[in-house]
This record gives sequence, structure tokens and C-alpha cells, in this order.
Amino acid sequence: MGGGGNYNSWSSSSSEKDSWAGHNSPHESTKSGVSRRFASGDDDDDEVWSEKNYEGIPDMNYCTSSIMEEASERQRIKFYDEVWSSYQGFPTIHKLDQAKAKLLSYTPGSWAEIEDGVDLSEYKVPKTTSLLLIGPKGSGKSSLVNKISRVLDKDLFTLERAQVTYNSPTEDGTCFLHEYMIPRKSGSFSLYDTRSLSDDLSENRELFNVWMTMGVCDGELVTRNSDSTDFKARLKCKSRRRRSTSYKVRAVDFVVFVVNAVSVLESIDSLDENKKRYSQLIAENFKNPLLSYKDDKPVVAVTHGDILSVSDRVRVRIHLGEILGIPPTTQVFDIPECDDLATELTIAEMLTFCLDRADRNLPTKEPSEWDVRIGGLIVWIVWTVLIMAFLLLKKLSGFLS
Ligand SMILES: Nc1nc2c(ncn2[C@@H]2O[C@H](COP(=O)(O)OP(=O)(O)OP(=O)(O)O)[C@@H](O)[C@H]2O)c(=O)[nH]1
Ligand SMILES: [Mg+2]
Repeated sequence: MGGGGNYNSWSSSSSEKDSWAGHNSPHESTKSGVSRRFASGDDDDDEVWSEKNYEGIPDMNYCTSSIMEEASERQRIKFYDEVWSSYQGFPTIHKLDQAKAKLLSYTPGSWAEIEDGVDLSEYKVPKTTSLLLIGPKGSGKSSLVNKISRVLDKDLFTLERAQVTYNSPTEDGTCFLHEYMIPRKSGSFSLYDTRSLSDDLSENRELFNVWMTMGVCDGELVTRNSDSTDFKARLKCKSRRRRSTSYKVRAVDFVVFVVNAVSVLESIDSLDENKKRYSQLIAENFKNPLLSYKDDKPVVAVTHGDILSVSDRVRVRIHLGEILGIPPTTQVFDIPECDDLATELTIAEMLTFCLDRADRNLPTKEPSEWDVRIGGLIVWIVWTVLIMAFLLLKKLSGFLS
């Protein structure tokens, strides 16, 4: 089964599935006769052809658009069923152990080498693969670090590693970049917790530009132009109090976009422009090309699902898939605040996805200055030898004649 869902712990009922109808379920769509026909499973073409123009000739524009509508409706239903069924399975401890063992055996580049036969000597392989967590304020980035750490750190009694913001609308939240090795003592991959996204797109663009092109550094303070002088002073004060950090700059190898399912749901249903803005903010930032690696877009981690019904969680994932242009079944991962097998497996699947993509997008090595010089020298020697051989042959032929 693809990632992205939780499996069984809530064992959603079919009546809950049917209740999706009240929220524009694709099964219930009655926008067009085509949808009705499809929903009822009736393959008779009568309804389509009854929509003729007055001359009795079928309106071809209508036919084309109806075929398109039918196809996209079919696609929605397919995704809906797939996302829904991702909550129905029964994950086994064996499957979770396998997924964890795979993650714990990971070293940067190793999956590309083993699975795709990549010659790593041609690539710049990082010492640690770094995954950047970004998302709106209070979306659960720091909590996600703790959830992931709980799954992969064997010691169940360790303290939470990242500072979670209680009552996040009024608190500062995370303002420094924090690196967390996963698991704690390993150096194979790390999570970077970040400051929340700003409502101002240009401010986010600036930050993405720095993080994605120049790299990220543990302990770095993240400020924005719109921060008040007071706020900046407070942050500076906090930054002075920090103990020394490694100051190691790491390239970002893949991005995890963290979103709050409750806010997404509100933005789907609400007429209030402020609430609607949440989905827009996610989509606009998500589509920033700096966050993608060639064609590979970030993964989405949906939090707060534990306080929603399964049908609402399915709606949120489908909606995110639609606005972000990614498959809701395999690239939108529902990670609620639960310590059950299903959530742990979803976390393991999300990490596997990220590390796999990071390995596939390793940057190729650029020739060093020495490589270029040595290459030039070889070319020069070859040409000199050829010219000398030519001159020698010419002389010899003149001498013989
Ligand atoms: N019920 C529930 N609460 C969550 C979940 N994830 C996070 N929270 C709560 O949401 C609030 C904010 O969580 P954080 O992890 O601090 O969010 P953040 O994105 O790091 O916030 P900033 O650093 O301010 O941007 C906290 O009260 C968390 O307990 C979740 O999956 N379910
Ligand atoms: Mg935080």
C-alpha cells in the first residue's frame, strides 16, 4: 500500500464514508447528467445524447467538455476510494519493523546505489541527508520532529526534543533553525525545524532562496523584514543566550511541507476570506520552484487529524492533492498526534519517500579546478605529440624522396 494514510486504528464505518456526500462527494455529484449517469453505473448514452442542440445535431463542445468532466470525476472517485481505503488496512508490527529497519540502515546515497545502480563517485554525496520542515504557524513542525524521533529512537522514555508551542497564535514559536539527527546518535539523516511561513509571499521567497541555494545551519536565527524592532531585539537576546553550535552549513536535500488539517478543512468550507487564505498560502508557497528537485515536489505532512473524523481527513488529503498537484494517496501523509502502529507506519513511509527522492536527486560532481587544469594539460600534450609526429613524417617523406 502506498503511504499517506493511516490504517486501522479508527476503523471508519461505511456510514461515515457515505456522510462525505454532504460535502460534495464525487459519488453524489449531480453537476451534470454525465456525473449522474456515472454515479448510477448506467452506461447507457441516452443522457449525453439527450443534450442536443435544436437542430438535433449533438453539440460537440458539450460532448468534449462532458467527456473531460466525466474523466476528472472518475479520477476523483478513484482517488477518494484509494485515500479512504488507506484507513481500512491492518498494519502489522512486522511491516513496521521492516520499514524501520530499512530507515535505520540508510546512509546517504545508498538507496540510489543499490536500487538504481547509480555510480556514487559521479555525485556529491552529503555526509548527512537533510530534510527541511516548513509550514504555516502552529502547523505542527516541531511536534512532527518529536513524533518522528519517538518512532526511530529506540528509547521510549527520552524527553521531547523540539520545543512545541502551546497556544501558538500568541507565542513566538520556533524562530531559530534547529537540526535534529534521526535517530539521535546517527549521522545519516536530519530534520531541520524552521520558523513558520510568513503571510507575505516575498518574505518566504527570500528565505527559501537562502535555505535552498546556500544551505541551512543549526542555531541560525530567522528574521523577517516585517518583524518589529522589539521582536528582533527579543530574538537577538535569545540568540546570545544560546550555547555554541556546530555552525555546519548543510544543503537541503528534500522538503516536507507541514499543514494543519483543521485549518485546511476550515479553508475549504468557510466563506470567510481570512480562513480561505490558509489553503492559498500553502499552494502559493508549495509551488515555489526552489522547493522542488527537478520534477519532484515536496511531500505534505498533515497534522491534527486526531481531532477530525476520517471522512474529513480524506477530504483534506484530496483537497491538498488537488490544489498542490500531487497524488493524495502517496504524497500527502496523515500524521496525527497518535502513538499507534498506523501512525508510526505512515511516518516511516513518509521518511522513506523523502530519503528516496533525496537520493535520486543527488547533485552531480562539478569538475574541480585541478581536474580542469589536468584535462587542459592532457589535451595540450596530445596536440603537441600529433603535430610533432606530423612534422617528423613530413621530414621523413622529403628525405626519402
Ligand atoms: N491535536 C493535535 N495537536 C497538534 C498536532 N500537532 C501539533 N499539535 C499542537 O499544535 C500546537 C503547535 O504545534 P507546534 O509543533 O509547536 O507547531 P509549529 O509548526 O512548530 O509552530 P511554530 O513553531 O509556531 O511555527 C501545539 O499545541 C501542539 O501540541 C496534532 O497532530 N494533533
Ligand atoms: Mg515550531
